[in-house]
Amino acid sequence: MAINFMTLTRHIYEGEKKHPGATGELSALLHELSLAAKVISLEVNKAGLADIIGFTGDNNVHGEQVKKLDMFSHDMLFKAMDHGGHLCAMASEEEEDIIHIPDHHKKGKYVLLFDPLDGSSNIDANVSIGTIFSIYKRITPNDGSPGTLEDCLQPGIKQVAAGYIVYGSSTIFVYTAGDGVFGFTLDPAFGEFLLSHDNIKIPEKAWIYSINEGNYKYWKPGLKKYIKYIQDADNRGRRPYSSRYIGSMVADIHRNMLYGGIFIYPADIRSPNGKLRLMYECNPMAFIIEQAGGRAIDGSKRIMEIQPSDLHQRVPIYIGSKEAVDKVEQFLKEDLEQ
Ligand code: P6P
Repeated sequence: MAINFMTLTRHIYEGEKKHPGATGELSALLHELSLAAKVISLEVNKAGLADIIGFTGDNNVHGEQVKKLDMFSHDMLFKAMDHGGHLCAMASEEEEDIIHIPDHHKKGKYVLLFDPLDGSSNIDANVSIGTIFSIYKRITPNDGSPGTLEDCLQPGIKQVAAGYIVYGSSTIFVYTAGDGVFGFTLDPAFGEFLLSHDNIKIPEKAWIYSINEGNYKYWKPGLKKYIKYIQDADNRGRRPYSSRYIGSMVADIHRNMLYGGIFIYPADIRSPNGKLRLMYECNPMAFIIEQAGGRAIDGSKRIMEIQPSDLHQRVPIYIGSKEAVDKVEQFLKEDLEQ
């Protein structure tokens, strides 16, 4: 049910008024992102159409087969964002290097990093998937010059805004600009995102854990002990956690943020840095979860304090309800001390 019929556009611009020095550029950026989200949502919800579902036959920079919707979403975001004059550079999971703003377009003071369609292996199964974005202010001079890799490789604590769009039973646009987390549900009848989740706070206690248990034998001992601990109700005087794993980070974390839970993609003996990407998956989700009162660590330190070294670097991630992240951190620490 829409709350006070507050649209995303109005919420963004009202948020801008809280920042006297705001120029409106960030507001315009977020609004342009919401337009791209509507177009991607339209295509994602046409699932089953032969002309858009399936593989392009190409591989992306990570050697992963690229689904047409991946590239459509990537192209849609680029086309929506390249001419607004607010960005000096972009970066995408689908491109090896940073993406320059075309010469004939004005360069602005922000950079945008995004995963255009996360969870794409689920597309053909009609499982929820999502777009994730992260926005920083450039650190090189804001003189109209092209942005650089340095502008894109900033620690997550420097993000000015972050968000995701989850394409599921409905399309929800969730964002933070540092003053809380807000969710907007797309009303397809008239194409507006309406405020449906006002100032989201993640329950401090978790009831759900999300991890790919198929990798159990590769996990470190501390993680194995933690998972056994949360599966044993006697340890905590209440029912064991429920296991919920969609295999789509955005959908898993969105559900856990609303219900209380922890999402884990750990380092293991096969993947020493885990699987998920720091710059356009873990950092934006960490910003959102921290703004909602939760925590996000790589096993020992805050995700958002990691100094990036590569646009596509992977990090382990333990993210969700504070109580749960505190507890897994303790098990991992004890493991290291043995
Ligand atoms: P696994 C989807 O491909 C993704 O990048 C995330 O959205 C998801 O959480 C993870 O990978 C699932 O990975 O190895 O469990 O299939």
